[in-house]
Amino acid sequence: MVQPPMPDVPPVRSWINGNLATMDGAQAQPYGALEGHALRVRDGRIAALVPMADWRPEPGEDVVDITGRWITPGLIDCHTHLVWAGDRAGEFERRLAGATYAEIAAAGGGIRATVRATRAASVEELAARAAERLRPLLAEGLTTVEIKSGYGLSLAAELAQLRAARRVAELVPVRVTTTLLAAHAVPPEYDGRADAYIDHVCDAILPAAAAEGLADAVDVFCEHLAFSVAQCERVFARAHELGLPVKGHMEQLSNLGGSRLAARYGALSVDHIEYLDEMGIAAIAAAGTTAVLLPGAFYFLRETQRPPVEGLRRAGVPLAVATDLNPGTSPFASLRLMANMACILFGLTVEEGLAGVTREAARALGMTGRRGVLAPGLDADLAIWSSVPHPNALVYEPMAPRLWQRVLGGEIVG
Ligand code: DI6
Ligand code: FE
Repeated sequence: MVQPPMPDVPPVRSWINGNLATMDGAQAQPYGALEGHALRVRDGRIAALVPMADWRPEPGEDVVDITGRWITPGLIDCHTHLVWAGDRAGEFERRLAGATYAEIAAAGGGIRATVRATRAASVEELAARAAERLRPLLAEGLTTVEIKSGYGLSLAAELAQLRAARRVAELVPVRVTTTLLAAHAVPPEYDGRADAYIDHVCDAILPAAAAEGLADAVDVFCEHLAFSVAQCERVFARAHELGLPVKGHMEQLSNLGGSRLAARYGALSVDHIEYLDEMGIAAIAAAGTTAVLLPGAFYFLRETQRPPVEGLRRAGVPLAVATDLNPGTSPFASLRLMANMACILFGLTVEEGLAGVTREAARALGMTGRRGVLAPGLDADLAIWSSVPHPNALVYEPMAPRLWQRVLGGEIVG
């Protein structure tokens, strides 16, 4: 097969006559807006944001005139379960006919159904399907995606899922960060022996994933139908020993106090948190942990308990928004739709919604200072929009204002 030539990335390039929604809190305007600016990129990083009146081309510089278009940071999805095989549309029909998520899980459906299909698929197959699923997100300006395992639940299958996640970045132009979620559900081999499975996670799966550099972080599902706070703590302690940051699916369906545990381990994020209480808020605020809101799962499960957004704001907890893209509880491949839903369902402002899928999503991945805002020194990951009068339109009308150009490390990739 003839390979296409490698794209030619000039060392210096400016996008001129732009409006920049920097999303940088250091800027005075809402959305960190800088209108009438050029954005200069050098060697894959943002080099400068220059008012057009002061901008002069450098010798040999490549120039793209974007004639008043808006640039935002590339979108970041900080919570997905993108790698899976199989299909759960029938389960959706059963739920609509009255079965609950927990009943379906207890009958061997739910996560376990996806585990059976995922174990049977090859790494290449899993990666190809995941890359395909990512397309709508790329088309709306995504540049970084977090991908979790958790549908393998054995040493071999968890590592295969992580390898597939890494492989996605070779199939499509996107940055991937991986999370080991071996403590997602008790696999059938360990039925009724959750503690023995946690032993296996701590003794075998975690060290193997760490040794191969396959996991950038470690996640758990802390819930009655998954793992207890004590079991999650064992996973976090092992992750700490191995030098891996932790995060958790916490207080999604009930309040077990998983967020306080996460705070004690300096977690990057606690995710879902519909049932988070005041003590949990105080703990994560003190720990500098980001709250990740997942309105897709809330909507799809017809939850009624809303995350305590007002209390989180008061405590100064950063709010990220993500898709939770998965076959069971959030089959939605649109981060902009999630930002819109976070506004409508959870009461975020539009600016908080957009910050949630850029700056705060970067924070949730421990990437503050590297990605998520437009500022000198950060990765030149950009989304440039066609005919958007104002960045609020990206959240207001999630399907309509189109991406004009996607830029990854200074390279035009879409
Ligand atoms: N919480 C969720 O909403 C997903 N995982 C989790 O820990 C559900 C995953 C699935 O049903 O396949
Ligand atoms: Fe999730």
